[in-house]
Amino acid sequence: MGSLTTARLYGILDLGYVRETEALTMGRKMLAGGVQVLQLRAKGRTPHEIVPLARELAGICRKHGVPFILNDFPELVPETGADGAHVGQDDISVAEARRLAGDTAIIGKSTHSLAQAIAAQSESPDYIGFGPLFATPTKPDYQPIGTTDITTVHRVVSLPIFCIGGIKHENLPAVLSAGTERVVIVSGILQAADVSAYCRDCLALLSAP
Ligand code: TZP
Ligand code: MG
Repeated sequence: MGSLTTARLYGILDLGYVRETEALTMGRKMLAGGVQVLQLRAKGRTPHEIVPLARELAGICRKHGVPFILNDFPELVPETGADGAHVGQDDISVAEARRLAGDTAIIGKSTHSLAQAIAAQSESPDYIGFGPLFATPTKPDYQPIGTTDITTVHRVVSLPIFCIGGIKHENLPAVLSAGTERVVIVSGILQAADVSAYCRDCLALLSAP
């Protein structure tokens, strides 16, 4: 399996943007484009609805050597074959998520400020999300935090940090200049005319020396 510590492009398959019937096709396009972590985000769906899709995505991701993460639902990690789960600030703790998901599961945690990122470090997640940097319809109720704390968060938090929120191919150079090493992109990828090419183009920017 690819490693989180080298991953730079994390794609989220958010069923707010993709019809369930198109989800596998979309997942395949994202993987063909080279996403290095794939998350299924299925807000408002029941475990019953999520499990069959998650199992299929887990299988496809495994073939590509890409970690597959469930948003929420750490308890579904063992039965779906996912590699881990992602929890938010209002969800259960990282320790509890790991207990449910299994010892070897990858557990990620959302943070929405420098203070939350520092606090998250003491929970020892495998990575954190940091954002939203910019206003985004994918997470509409959150105050954007901008790019000013990116350098500091990388200095004081020694975990893989994935910046998230309103990041697109067109603003990626600016986000990288602000000190970002890794990003999560949702709508930019899912609404691209050519999803795989979009991922490849983002990766090219992320991998540039
Ligand atoms: N957490 C913080 S911002 C965000 C999440 C899940 C959504 C990011 O989506 P997009 O479409 O890339 O702005
Ligand atoms: Mg959550």
